[in-house]
Amino acid sequence: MTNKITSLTEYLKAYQESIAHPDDFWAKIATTHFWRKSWDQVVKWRFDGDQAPDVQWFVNGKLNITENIFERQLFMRENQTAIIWEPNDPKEKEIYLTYGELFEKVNQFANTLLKLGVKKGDRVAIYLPMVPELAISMLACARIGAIHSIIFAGFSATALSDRIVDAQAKVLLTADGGFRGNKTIALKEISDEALETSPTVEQVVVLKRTGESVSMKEGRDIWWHDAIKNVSTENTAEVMDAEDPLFILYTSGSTGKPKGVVHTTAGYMVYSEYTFKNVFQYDEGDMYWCTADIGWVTGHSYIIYGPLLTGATTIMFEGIPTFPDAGRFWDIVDKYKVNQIYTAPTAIRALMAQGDEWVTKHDLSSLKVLGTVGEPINEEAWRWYHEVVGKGHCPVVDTWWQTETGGILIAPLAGITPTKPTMATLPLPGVQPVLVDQEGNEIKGNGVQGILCIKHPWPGMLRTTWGDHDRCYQTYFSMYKGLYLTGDGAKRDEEGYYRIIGRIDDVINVSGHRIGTAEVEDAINQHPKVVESAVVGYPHPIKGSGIYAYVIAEEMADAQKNGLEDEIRDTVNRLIGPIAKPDVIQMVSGLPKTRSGKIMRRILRKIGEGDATQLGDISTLLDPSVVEEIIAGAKVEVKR
Ligand code: 7RM
Repeated sequence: MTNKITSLTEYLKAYQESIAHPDDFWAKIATTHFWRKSWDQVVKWRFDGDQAPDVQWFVNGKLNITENIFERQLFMRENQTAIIWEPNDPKEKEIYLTYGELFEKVNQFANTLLKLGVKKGDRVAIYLPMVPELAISMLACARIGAIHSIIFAGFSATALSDRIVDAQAKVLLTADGGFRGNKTIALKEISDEALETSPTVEQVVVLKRTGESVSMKEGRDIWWHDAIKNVSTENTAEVMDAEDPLFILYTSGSTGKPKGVVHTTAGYMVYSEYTFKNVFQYDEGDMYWCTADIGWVTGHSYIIYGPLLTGATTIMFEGIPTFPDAGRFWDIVDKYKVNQIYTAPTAIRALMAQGDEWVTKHDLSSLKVLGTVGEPINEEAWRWYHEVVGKGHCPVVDTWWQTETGGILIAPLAGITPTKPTMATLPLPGVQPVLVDQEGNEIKGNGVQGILCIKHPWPGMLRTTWGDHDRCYQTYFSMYKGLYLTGDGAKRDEEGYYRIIGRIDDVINVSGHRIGTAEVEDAINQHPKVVESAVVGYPHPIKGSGIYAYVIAEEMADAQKNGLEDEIRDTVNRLIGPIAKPDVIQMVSGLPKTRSGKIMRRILRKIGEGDATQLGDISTLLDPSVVEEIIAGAKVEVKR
């Protein structure tokens, strides 16, 4: 396979080259793509000045990303499976789409969008469940040069409307409803509510999925099956500039409305393909499964673009890990003989709590690589994944990256980079991480800790935030001159390996000691009766900050009776030291998580500080009711 690193020596050499001669390095990789016109210059960039970021890759190159998925490889892959779709309900039939079939469906929907009046540069909002049409429509947008903005089909009407309005989308693609476990989500009803406050949407295309009855608005709404009827399956791709936007994806921070992260065509294409094949060490014929939803960046880059550009077979799963039971993931691995699985610590921890039986009763011998992303993975979960799921012979690739980075930045190459529990290990070729102190001074050498920044552009990085370039500058480039601020804290160990310790606002300063929330959680989670925990700092009269731990135990009642709190303190004492012992422990039945599985520590911090009057944007929260429960049970008095 072209551009695939196959040994540690090769990785080290590639890394050196990518730092010494970034232009030559990326040019060599990009020549394997299909260009309508080659570039004049590999990269032009500025990270400093208030216009930052000013970054262009493959300047003046012309191409279409879908020609790189289809035309570039079709002669050899026409009959190879591109996407396997596994339904929510295992009794429903799966769908196999070959590259040839997918190409026809993409072309047909591309022509449908053109018929609806969508033009190059227009924004198309996509609010669909995990069905093949989601993949088809995003690629159809790319085919005609429309910018897709996918909104996860679990967001509320307000969140949907906010995103449509910000992007000024002209068309909305949705479904009657979506299946998730034993629930259905009334997507059309939610869309109708959102559209009351989304004036730019002229047309809505509605896919029939659940069959529930919905109201269709005359002149605005059209059924998917009617829209594609008699539409041609042949289409010539729009020629795009390397820097034309490919998609917008909204991401929320701790303040303000969500930001529309903008990714452009050529750099994102080159980077998602290169990182996919190298991190997962994809081999011709492998079955690859990323369990994420396409509504998140992980799904964009590592269900769709990276794998399809590589010519992989990628599995798309409509459901959830625990439906119909906690063995579903392993059922799927067994059913399709999955070789690489890519999931999140939150799913690993949840499945770990269900007991090993669910895993061990399946044949998982096809597995070669175990990927993780989204949060720091605690040591216990890492070991369980490695030993129980991978039987000790599959490398765990802990991949660190962000919506803004477009692709993985720090991760082992599976089977090549020696791994260590909880470590994202080494930067990928072309990635230049630095650790800085609060003032932005670079902290050199190994065995150090600091704020993680990146000092040179990589092709997959964000170019701007939609409609507000200054916000992009303010958020990522204004803090430290000439550096991209990731917002994460990290340690670099004696060997130069990186360990991500969480968002910088998640570092607690206890009596002058900097303690990462992830480290304390890691220790708490080692207690056999603990399912999951979240740790935050709160104002403490003596220590500056105290440690407040929210803990989910296997048995709540048991926790109170049997002195679990003391045992937890002992565990932390033993694993980290007395300095990290939680001052306050609150037993909870759930944690406030985003719909992508990240713990929203910001909310817990506010509660710990005793002030729940301004919780900020909670539109991405999976289950807002846990917040109420936690406030009610708080160990401090909470102002509401
Ligand atoms: C891909 C994704 C980004 C934030 C990031 C980190 C955290 C992601 C890891 C991780 C520790 C990891 N995009 N994060 N991966 N922390 N180890 N392997 O998750 O935009 O939704 O989130 O997620 O804090 O800044 S994202």
